[in-house]
Amino acid sequence: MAVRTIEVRERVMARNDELAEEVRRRLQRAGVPAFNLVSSPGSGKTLLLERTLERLGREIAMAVITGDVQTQNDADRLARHTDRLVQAVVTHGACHLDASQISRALEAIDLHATQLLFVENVGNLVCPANWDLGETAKIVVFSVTEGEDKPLKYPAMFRNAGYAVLNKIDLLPHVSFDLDLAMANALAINPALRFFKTSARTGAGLEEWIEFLRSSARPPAIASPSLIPSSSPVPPW
Ligand SMILES: Nc1nc2c(ncn2[C@@H]2O[C@H](COP(=O)(O)OP(=O)(O)OP(=O)(O)O)[C@@H](O)[C@H]2O)c(=O)[nH]1
Ligand SMILES: [Mg+2]
Repeated sequence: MAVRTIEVRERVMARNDELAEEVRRRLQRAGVPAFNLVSSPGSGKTLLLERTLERLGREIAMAVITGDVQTQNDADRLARHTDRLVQAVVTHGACHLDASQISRALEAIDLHATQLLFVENVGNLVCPANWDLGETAKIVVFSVTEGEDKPLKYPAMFRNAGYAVLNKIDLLPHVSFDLDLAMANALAINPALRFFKTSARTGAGLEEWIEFLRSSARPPAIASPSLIPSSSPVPPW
């Protein structure tokens, strides 16, 4: 019985990986980078995305898919900051998003009119670590109230992430949290991690985050020559 359970799980993971590859190819064809935000519950993923939409929403066409075990609260919060559709996925108990949910959510997103895609995963530092969604990179959000040892206790999440956002730095004067030790612990698991230090609450440190997103986003589509009015100035090339 136990052996059979493992086989089923492996098959489910293998199917997920196939679907994730399809999602990845679809995003690559459209040239749209996708960032999968993962963290323990309450680290600040949604508030960081709210700030991001506020600051970059007029400049860069961003789409968001949010995953929650129950409620579409996060999607509602984010929808207040953008005219674009925010795709809510309610997992009804599952502790992570999977690639089939992303694939379905993408049906409602016009990728040709999108320069950057965010996925806010279910708040959980364990389950989402090994589920490939076809993203360009996982970004682990890690707040200063969680303890410096979290990268050591939950290594898969930090190993599989390309970036780490150390959030809630406004609380540093009030909590005992050694930022250097937390970063050293994360680097011991994944020496290639790139860090951002932010307060989604006060806005501190957001410039570097925003600049990173600006440089990652697909450039805006260039209008086809037939759409350029004949009165337009002749380009210099
Ligand atoms: N002081 C402070 N509070 C923050 C910061 N970022 C988020 N919060 C607060 O932390 C709480 C959780 O923030 P959310 O953005 O909902 O966190 P989340 O990671 O999206 O949570 P889940 O989706 O439930 O996993 C809220 O009360 C936020 O206002 C921050 O940088 N500083
Ligand atoms: Mg959230």
